[in-house]
Amino acid sequence: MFFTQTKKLSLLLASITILTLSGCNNSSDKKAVVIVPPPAPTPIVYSYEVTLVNLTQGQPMSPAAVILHNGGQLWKIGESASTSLEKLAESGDNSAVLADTMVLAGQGGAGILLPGASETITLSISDTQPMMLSLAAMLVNTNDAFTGVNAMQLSNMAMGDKVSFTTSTYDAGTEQNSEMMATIPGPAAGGEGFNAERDDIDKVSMHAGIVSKDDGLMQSALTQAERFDNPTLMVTITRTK
Ligand SMILES: [Ca+2]
Ligand SMILES: [Ca+2]
Repeated sequence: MFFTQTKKLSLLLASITILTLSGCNNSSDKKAVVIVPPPAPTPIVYSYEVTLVNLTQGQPMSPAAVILHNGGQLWKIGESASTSLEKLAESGDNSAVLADTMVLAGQGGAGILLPGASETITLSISDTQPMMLSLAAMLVNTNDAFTGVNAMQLSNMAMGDKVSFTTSTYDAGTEQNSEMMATIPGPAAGGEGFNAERDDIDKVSMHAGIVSKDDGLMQSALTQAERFDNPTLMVTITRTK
């Protein structure tokens, strides 16, 4: 009987000892803290239909460059145009803009967009977040006028949303607005396109409009039909995915 009680007491003491040891907070018992990063966002497909309508009376537009990007801007008012934009605004060549390093997805227009004509361009991208949309097209019966959209945020557009607006016209500031036949590539003149020389103010600005020979600029290859005092392009963007 005594032996049994002693044995029970020994077992009880041993248990307390083990419990005490397991409750110790010495350094050898610390466990490494593992930080589990949050799961990476899963990319989804975003798709946008961009419909362009040329609102002008006599300004065909060059094939637009339409791009999706996360940073950067195609132009900044008051700052020098990039060479890519200079090429687009002087010659209508959209290839350099589409190849810009900030472009995550890009699509060019199918061809010249005539006055009154419309075109729908579709852009898709698989990404973890909606991004920005920019586009640019030259008014080809000018020296270096272009219209477009600059870094429009798409994050507020839910699936099926549609937004429509008109755009202003800008002067790339990279070619003097002489309106001379030799300097305008469009059908009204058939002159030179891109020239690396910058004989204008070398700053992007709102375009002051053309003068034309109808308003007394006798060297001008342009008439009142090529004026663009109003918005030049209607843009409708629809998120389809
Ligand atoms: Ca100019
Ligand atoms: Ca130039």
